[in-house]
Amino acid sequence: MKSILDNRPELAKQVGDVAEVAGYLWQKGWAERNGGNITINITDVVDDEIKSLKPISDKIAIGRTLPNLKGCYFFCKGTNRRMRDLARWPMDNGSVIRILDDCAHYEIIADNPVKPTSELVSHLSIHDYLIGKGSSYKAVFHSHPIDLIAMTHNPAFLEKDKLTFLLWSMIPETRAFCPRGLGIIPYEMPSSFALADATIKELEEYDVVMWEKHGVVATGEDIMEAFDMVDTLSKSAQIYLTAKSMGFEPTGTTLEQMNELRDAFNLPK
Ligand code: 2HA
Ligand code: ZN
Repeated sequence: MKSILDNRPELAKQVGDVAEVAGYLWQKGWAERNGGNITINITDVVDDEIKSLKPISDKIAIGRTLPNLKGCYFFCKGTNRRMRDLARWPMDNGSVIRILDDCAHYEIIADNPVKPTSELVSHLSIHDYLIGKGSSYKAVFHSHPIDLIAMTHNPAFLEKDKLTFLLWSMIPETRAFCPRGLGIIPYEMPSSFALADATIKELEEYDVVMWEKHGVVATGEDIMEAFDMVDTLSKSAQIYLTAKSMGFEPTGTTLEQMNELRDAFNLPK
């Protein structure tokens, strides 16, 4: 069957990376049923032939106007589709969409009329925000990591930067590779505008944010980088809970040791 990926190695690589990460999310137990979603901004690798492709859907309302998305193209996981299926058959469980010139509607252009994720308004609002601030980040994903979600059920961990410092202190890698830490958003209805807006606010300070009692959202240059940050944070959460289940409170590295690392690696904060 013909695919938009045919003879387009750059686009095929990006969709292949999404499929690879979708497989990791499933294997890690972070993507039950249709849980989680991924969108990537592929505008940079879209050629004139793609730009002239006829839509294969009606025009669909985004729900809000996002002026920075004019002329943008995204690959999106489909709503109600399984992450484990996206891993094996990305073009049957996701689609390429084009944002229309009114910046309030989109249409699906390839390969199949798979309607994008239920969290599309959050994802597109994040992409709009990233473009607006001149960021080179192209990937956004949302997932349900068990350990990190469990931690948000403890009110003590919802305090600003409490989890960031705790997770940083579990292993130096987390301080080094998730240098902006973890933002926390109080519970909001999934798929809501309120959730989208709260997420954007936190992204001013963080690359990764937790939706209380729901999941994580991460942004990055590409999908691998975004995944690696959440994987690293989850590793820290695992170390914390392993120590706790052995019956003791882990001591963690000191603030001085974390700051030493920050200076040695030239990290922000
Ligand atoms: O896509 O995870 O938050 C399913 C979800 C919604
Ligand atoms: Zn979710």
